[in-house]
Amino acid sequence: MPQVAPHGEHLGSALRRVNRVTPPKTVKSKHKREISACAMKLDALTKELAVPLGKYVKGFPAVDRLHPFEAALLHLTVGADKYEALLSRVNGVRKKILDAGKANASRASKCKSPKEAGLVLEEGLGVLENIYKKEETTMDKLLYFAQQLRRLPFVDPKLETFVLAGAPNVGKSSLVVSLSSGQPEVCNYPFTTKTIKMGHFDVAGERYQVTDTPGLLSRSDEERNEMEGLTMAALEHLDNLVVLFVMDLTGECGTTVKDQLDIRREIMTRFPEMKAKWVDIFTKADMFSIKEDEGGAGSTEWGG
Ligand SMILES: Nc1nc2c(ncn2[C@@H]2O[C@H](COP(=O)(O)OP(=O)(O)OP(=O)(O)O)[C@@H](O)[C@H]2O)c(=O)[nH]1
Ligand SMILES: [Mg+2]
Repeated sequence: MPQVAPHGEHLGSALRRVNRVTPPKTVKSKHKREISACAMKLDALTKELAVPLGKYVKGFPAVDRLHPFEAALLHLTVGADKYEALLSRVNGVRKKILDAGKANASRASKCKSPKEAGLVLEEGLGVLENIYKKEETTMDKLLYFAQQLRRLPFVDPKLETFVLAGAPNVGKSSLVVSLSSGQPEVCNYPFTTKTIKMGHFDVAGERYQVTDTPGLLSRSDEERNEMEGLTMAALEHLDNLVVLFVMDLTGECGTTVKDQLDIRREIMTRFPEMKAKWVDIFTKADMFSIKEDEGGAGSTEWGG
């Protein structure tokens, strides 16, 4: 993923470099040297502006080259259509700069006098600057998209992935913290986890991925928020999955046990192939205390 220079910084540094262009010493005639310096300056600004744009267009991954999970995340975070449209706009700006820059550099090199070439230089630099200046919003968006894409989890499709799923606030992140290298935030409110992040753990020399997910509520896809969409994308598109379905039976998490069971049933029905690799986990057992003197095993009360 290429580093995107902020719009103003890029233009500023490009213009400073143009000022440093010196006329070629090999050309003996002072007159011709000055004319050729004008053309060189136009070439320099063209390159300074267009080359990084070309690197962005090539360096940002094409949607059809992404893993389906990454494509789904891209769609949910920045919108795949918007992403493709933006890259195509950046490419359009690059071409516009190349065309205008080349045309003006060629005009400058054909001038009969340094004064005439100077005027073409001034005009040409102005044209290039204007094309780029108008694209401040485009470049700001590109910078934002780059930041978003960098935050997407790196998924190794060859590794088995343990996905922690369940209602919000049931203790998924707490488990990820104790089981793996992942360091998600743990808080006593729903939707603390807002993104998908990968952690790793090793058992007997084998490496595994583990991912925390945002909580799911018992509701239809239309009603679900973007964070729940990320969890569904992980379940739908990651290969080689083991589902660790986390439930809080204390009723403290904010989702009733019935709703948690409904979510569990929904995932199992939607992804029946996952039944074979499914582990139910019950958290917050420490809040459960068994009163042996009042009915023995099976008689329970919620502890504090
Ligand atoms: N008593 C007790 N509290 C726990 C246990 N596991 C988690 N908690 C608490 O439950 C709250 C929620 O924990 P998280 O790990 O953030 O839950 P989550 O499922 O990741 O929540 P979201 O990211 O919002 O979906 C926090 O206050 C944790 O400290 C447990 O085993 N016992
Ligand atoms: Mg969490």
